[in-house]
Amino acid sequence: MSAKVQRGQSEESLGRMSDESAEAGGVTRRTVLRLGAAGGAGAALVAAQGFGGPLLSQRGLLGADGAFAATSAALGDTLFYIEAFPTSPLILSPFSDPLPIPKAAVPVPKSEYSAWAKTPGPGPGEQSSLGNSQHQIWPSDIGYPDPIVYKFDVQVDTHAFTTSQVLPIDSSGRPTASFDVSGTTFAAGTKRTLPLSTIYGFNGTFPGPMINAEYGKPALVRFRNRLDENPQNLDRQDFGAPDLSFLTHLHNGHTAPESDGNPHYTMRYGPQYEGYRPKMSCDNLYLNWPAGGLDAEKQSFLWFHDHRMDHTGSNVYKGMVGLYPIYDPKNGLDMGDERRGLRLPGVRTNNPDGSFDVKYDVPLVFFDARLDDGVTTHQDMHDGMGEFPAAKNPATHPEWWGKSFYKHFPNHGFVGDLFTVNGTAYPVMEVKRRKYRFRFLDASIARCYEFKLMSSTQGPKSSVSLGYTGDELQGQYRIPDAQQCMKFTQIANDGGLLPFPLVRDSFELWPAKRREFIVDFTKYQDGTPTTKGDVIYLTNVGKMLNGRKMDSYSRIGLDPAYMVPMLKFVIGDNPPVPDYSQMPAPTKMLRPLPYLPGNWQNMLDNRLIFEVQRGSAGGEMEWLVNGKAFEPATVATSLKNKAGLTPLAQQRKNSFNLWEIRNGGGGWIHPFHLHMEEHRVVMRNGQDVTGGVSATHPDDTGREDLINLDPSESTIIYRGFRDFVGPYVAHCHNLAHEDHAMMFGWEVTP
Ligand SMILES: [Cu+2]
Repeated sequence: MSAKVQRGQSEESLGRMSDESAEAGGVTRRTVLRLGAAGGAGAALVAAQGFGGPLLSQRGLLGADGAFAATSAALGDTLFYIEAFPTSPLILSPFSDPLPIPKAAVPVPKSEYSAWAKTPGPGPGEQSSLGNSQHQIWPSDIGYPDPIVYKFDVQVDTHAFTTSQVLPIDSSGRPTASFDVSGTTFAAGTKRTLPLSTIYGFNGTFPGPMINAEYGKPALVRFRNRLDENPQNLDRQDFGAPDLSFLTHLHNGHTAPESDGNPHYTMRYGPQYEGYRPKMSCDNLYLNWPAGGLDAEKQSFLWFHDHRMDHTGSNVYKGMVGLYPIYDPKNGLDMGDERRGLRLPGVRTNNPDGSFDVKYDVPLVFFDARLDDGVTTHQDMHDGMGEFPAAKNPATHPEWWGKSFYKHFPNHGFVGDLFTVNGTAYPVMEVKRRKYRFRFLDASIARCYEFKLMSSTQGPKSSVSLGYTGDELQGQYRIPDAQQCMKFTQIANDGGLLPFPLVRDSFELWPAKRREFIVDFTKYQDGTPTTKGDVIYLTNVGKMLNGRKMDSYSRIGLDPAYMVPMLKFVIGDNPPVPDYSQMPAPTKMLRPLPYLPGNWQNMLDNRLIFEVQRGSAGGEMEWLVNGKAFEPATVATSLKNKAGLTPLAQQRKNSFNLWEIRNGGGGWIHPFHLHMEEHRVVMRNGQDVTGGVSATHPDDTGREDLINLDPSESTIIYRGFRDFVGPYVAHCHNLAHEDHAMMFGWEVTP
């Protein structure tokens, strides 16, 4: 191992990691990255062997030394070619399961957590069960009350995507054979009930719990790893971190590094490992304190998800997703009570346990999956690294028929063909004749969506019945005669309330993005009142056949035949009490933007520059930032800026700067995420966008934690680095890209 690798890391922790590798019976993926740091050929060799040497050599892709002899493009295409995906069985009764609407998580009473063997607290060693980490800021340090305490166990459990019967089909849409765990084969045409999928979830559910948070009231979550327990003796299949470790990131809380799920932190402090392993616990402290203590920095909808280095995609796909709407009680502005403040839709009930629920304020989590067809070979380069020896891959797994399917290294990112909302495929929701607030979250690995509200006289038809095959079957249903019937009023994006609402016909949702909307179910866009029993479909019109980028969407031109219904709204009764909410006019100020210095252009020459690009080494280092794979022991270095400097990605606490994030490739999009503070896009492709609405990215006007980078785009963002010190990360939120090294470390220094 090279000296470079060991920088900032103790011999002891490295030694422990190699022991673990030996225990796991294979080379860890982190080791592969290490070899990469020592020399590209070494990494390529390991990657090639893991991937299947004979196959590569048959294809003329292995040199005499066993390293890849191919260009990255040929290699990438080979990987893509080899990675076949199953076709999910067709759901026969869509829009019959109700949309699950989460209830607020229940806090742990003080009487209970005071009796824990290790109580949450501000002292040295009290941040995790490892006893070597401390909360940087305890609520009392900022004049806040003690945190509300939650306990979420990370558990093995089951999940049903549908209760409907399904018809097994092949990629041509023809009925095909199916299987079960006992080895039975069912003839083509046999309708089946789906087996339950095994998940790793917060409290064993998908989506996991929802914390309704409030500014000024900190929350502390004790995450405990119980993934080693398997009381139902469930088959764990071949994805999810093989060592059963996890790491939780509250995306994008203004959170100290020890509670933020940063792999950059985690590898160096606390667990000194990629995540928290079984029987370990950590207390993530979410202060619910806006950056700088400023109202203008308040957010409105966060989510928490796994961030375990190298396996974030598979852990998230396996269920580690939770929700975190955050309300602002100051002057009643946005406190979940539509009679006060901005009068956004919401009827609040305070629960005796200290939590509260808000009716008519509904999170919608979008997640695409694939279900095993029993005949697709499970094979990717990681199978050669001993990650799941019991699966004996490459192999088919008829015993897993109908359960969720995932492979770690889909070269272009993973897209599913079964679309779910709040964990249910094609659900239905009965709505009152009133206004609703919907909080949209894309929790998918790589899929982007574009949503419209549409009506139809003929209703949905299965894509199979319309003659589609192959990738065009994705989404399973279409509405050939759909017409837009309502508009969305956007009130927030990932950074919180927008300065002003935006009225939109449709909007895109990229991975990890949040966008919030008011929908008025009393009337259509032409003013006609709705009537009881009317049906409106939330429809995906953005087609994305693989993880590269969308194939058709409004900005480049829609495929008029691609209208996939995802959620059916049925108009119900008038509400039992009046709707006191108000639809904000386009001129209504929701939340003013934070201060931007008038002379921000003066900072351009000294900006930090990060370019994201597909690498030439392939394998574990497929996706790079500034030509480098993620290295948790170091901070990244900027490309040379106009001032001729290449600064380290270090910022003084309470400073501000411009960072340029650039997509160096023309073939892919990247949803690029920066931890810890919201930013504001000030330039896109060389154009100053501070003055108004950007044509390509309309809500660039607000604060964000994700930059949507179209192919070859460049953005310059302005952001602060306030309140905390220590290591953080920034990374692509196409989780296949993140897990294959498109991430960099940066830090805030005292
Ligand atoms: Cu990416």
